[in-house]
Formats: sequence, C-alpha cells, structure tokens
Amino acid sequence: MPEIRTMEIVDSHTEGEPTRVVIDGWPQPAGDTMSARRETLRRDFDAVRAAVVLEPRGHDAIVGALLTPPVSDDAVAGVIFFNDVGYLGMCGHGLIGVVRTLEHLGRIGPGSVRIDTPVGTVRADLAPDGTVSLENVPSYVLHDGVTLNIPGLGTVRGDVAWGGNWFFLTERPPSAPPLALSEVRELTRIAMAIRDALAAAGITGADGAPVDHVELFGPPRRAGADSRNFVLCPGAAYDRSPCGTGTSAKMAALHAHGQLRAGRRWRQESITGSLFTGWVDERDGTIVPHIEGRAFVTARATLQFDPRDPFRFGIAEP
Ligand code: PYC
Repeated sequence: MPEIRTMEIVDSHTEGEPTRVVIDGWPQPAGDTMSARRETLRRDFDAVRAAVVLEPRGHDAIVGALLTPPVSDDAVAGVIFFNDVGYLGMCGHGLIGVVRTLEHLGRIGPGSVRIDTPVGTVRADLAPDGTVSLENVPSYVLHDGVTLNIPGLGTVRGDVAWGGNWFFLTERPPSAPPLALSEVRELTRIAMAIRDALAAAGITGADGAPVDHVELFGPPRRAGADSRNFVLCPGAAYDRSPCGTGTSAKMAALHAHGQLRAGRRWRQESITGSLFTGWVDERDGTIVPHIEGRAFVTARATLQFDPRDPFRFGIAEP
C-alpha cells in the first residue's frame, strides 16, 4: 500500500446500487490504455481497492470508480470500476453514478460526454432533470442455450452473453423462490451454484474470462415493466439496480432471439423494484445497447487511512 493518508470520494446510488467515485488521493496508474491501467491497479494497488470498498469503510455492494485522465481525444475522463473481489469491465449503474458525480463537482453540465473504460469508450447523455442515458459497448450472445445440471435445483438453461461484463442469463428455475427482497439469501445461494457449475463445466466468456455475473429473470411486479431480475455480482453481493451491463446483455440476447427489435423500449425492473429503460441500435453489424436511469449523490467525504489502524486495508482473509 503506498503511503496514502487521505482520499476524496463522492458516494451516490443509481436506482439503489451504490457507487463510490474516487476523485483525489489515489496515485494515478501507469498505462497508455484503460485496460493497461486496470492491470497496473491489479498488480500495484490492490490493497487500495480493498481499503476503499471493503468493511469497515465500505461493504460488499459498493462499486468503486477511479477517475483517470482520458486515453481518447474526445473523452472527458477515464474510469476503472472495482468491487469487493476485483475489477469490472464496464459498469452501467456505476457510469450513471460517475456522470452525476461529475455534474455535482461542476465538471460537466447537461449534454453529451464520452468516457473511456477498460472495455471501450462509452457515451453518456445527462438531461437537465438529472436522468442519464448511456450508450454502452456493443453486446452479444457468445453461447446460446447452455444447459447445466445443478444438484438440488435440476436443469437450468440459459445464454452466456457480454454486456461489458460476462453474464449467464436464465429464467428463475421453477424450484427457486420468487424474485423478492425477502428471498435474497436463497437467490444468492442458487445463483452462486449456477456460477460454480459454469466454472466446473469449463464454460467461460471470450478468452477464457470467467462468467462472473448470473442474472435470473421473472415476471415484473411494477406496472409498465417488461421483466424483473435478480443479479449476482462477482463475489456474493447482488445488484440493487437492474444492472446496466446485465440489461445490455439481456437486450442483446432478446434481439438475437428475435424478441426485441431495434429501438423498442425494454423496461427492466430490479429485485428492489427500481427500473432501467433500455433499447438497442443495430450498427455496423453490432448491437449497441442504451440504458437510462437516475442516480443521486449521497455523500462527499474524505477517507482517512491511519497507519495505526490494523483494518486500514479492509477486513479480508490474510
Ligand atoms: O450496472 O453494470 C452494472 C453493474 C455491474 C455490477 C454491478 N452493477
């Protein structure tokens, strides 16, 4: 851990899911690309990641976002997302939180900005009422109709799809409880069993990347929504929002199956009842997803790292 004593952060939540944007105090990672910078973080600053998001300073649902200078000419910033167990590619709710944070800091106003991430440059449009719509990286289905046999659960069938992170998308198995907040513990157990079964079967994303997010779908409760989901994030936390990259992967799969035409709105409800509205464009043979949602700043704070604090790097297995 470099000698860091303080760090400036802005906390927000996007449709219920928290984002912690680091705006100052973290040494900038070396690298000419965002993915090289993410590797520098992984190699040299992983203790800083843990210190920022783990207990006692954070908790397992927080997604951290480190702002960097941009790498492309037309971007306003770069961002690297991380959580309690590692690093993300893109993060839809997190990007909406970053845009509202930049607005809160007076760095941007309503209009369109481009932001570099380790998996590509994304565009975000901030409306005068604070709503953010983002244009994500192209999304697609890699494995269609994967069948898994899960002990105690039976056969589960779904798609492996990319939405800026790797997802397994499946309907809620009939033996699973309803997609209700009161059932989060059991839904988490089931989604983790599915993730373990994918790994045991050697089913991965592109280039052997682990499928580290699992998304279960069921009928919506909210008027006007098309679907309700439960999303297991890498680690054991669930997404309180409908998951921006997960909704992107879902819309790419719906489009691939002829169930969502370009431009048609898809309203994805989360396990907490919050909502993202999405749609896809067809562009140069790719599917480009758009996600619209709201974020609210909840705190601006200075993190303190006291060298005498035995838990200044977070609570984790040694
Ligand atoms: O919104 O893309 C998302 C996301 C990924 C993990 C947590 N949220």
